[in-house]
Amino acid sequence: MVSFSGAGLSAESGVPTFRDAQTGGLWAKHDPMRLASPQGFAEDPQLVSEWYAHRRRAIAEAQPNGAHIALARHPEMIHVTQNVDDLLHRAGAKQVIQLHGTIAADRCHASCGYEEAVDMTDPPGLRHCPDCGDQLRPAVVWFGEALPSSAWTDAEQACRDCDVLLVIGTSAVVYPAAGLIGLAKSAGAKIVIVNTQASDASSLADVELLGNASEVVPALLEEPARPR
Ligand code: BV8
Ligand code: ZN
Repeated sequence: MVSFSGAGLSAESGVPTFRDAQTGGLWAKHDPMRLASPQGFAEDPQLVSEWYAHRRRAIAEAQPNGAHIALARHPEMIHVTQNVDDLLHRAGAKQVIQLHGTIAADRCHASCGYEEAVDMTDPPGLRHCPDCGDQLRPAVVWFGEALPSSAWTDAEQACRDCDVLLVIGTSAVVYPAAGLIGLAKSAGAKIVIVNTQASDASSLADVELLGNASEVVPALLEEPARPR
């Protein structure tokens, strides 16, 4: 079994998803599609830097929920995630593939290869790459940027090989990530969806379980109590 997750996996931990990051006061007037793009960063690097600092502090405050913990209890499972938070890692998950990078680090915008972890409780502001002098930016994949090739290759392989793809908390609208669900299906996997509502992946589901991830995922994955 392989898990494929989106922002709904972390929603109950209080990590704002793209949409509710907008309803949450201060940032409501900004478009996340613009902020999470090279164009947005070029236009106003300070604003983008403040948006990530806000999200980093929120993630530092958040705790892994029951779904992260249940997934982490299966070290044999590969966890493909669109999420940039570190909650699966903090829950102890071993095999995590982050298709859209990580908010827990900054990297060189000129792709010289420089990358450094950031203190999410006290996030840094704008600064320059010590190796090449270009700007540092969050080590996430912005809209219009290519996904990390090694993560993509590993995720494709995992989704091709799995018997069951457990799709958790994603609206399945962002590509090429969402394409992995169809790829798993065409390779013969059963598709089990956990979401609070229908999504673009619903038509591919063999089983669709509507409910909160922190309740449904543990119920699905916990070993049934052995009959005495
Ligand atoms: C690329 C990191 C090419 C940044 C993110 C037109 C048509 C089709 C595609 C495109 C198009 N125009 C452009 C594109 C491509 C574009 C794309 O797909 N756009 C979409 C929006 C149309 N994709 C890209 O740009 C990708 N790159 O294509 O590059 C290329 C190739 C070669 C060389 C150069 C370039 C890059 C995409 C990555 C973008 N980065 N994140 C950051 O976070 O700061 S994506 C970001 O938004 C998240 O990672 C997430 O994946 C996505 C959606 O966010 P959310 O809405 O918050 O989350 P989600 O969708 O998962 O929805 C939440 C779900 O959870 C819901 O279903 C809800 O019901 C459910 N839920 C809520 N609570 C719970 C729950 N479920 C269970 N329990 C609960 N409690
Ligand atoms: Zn550099």
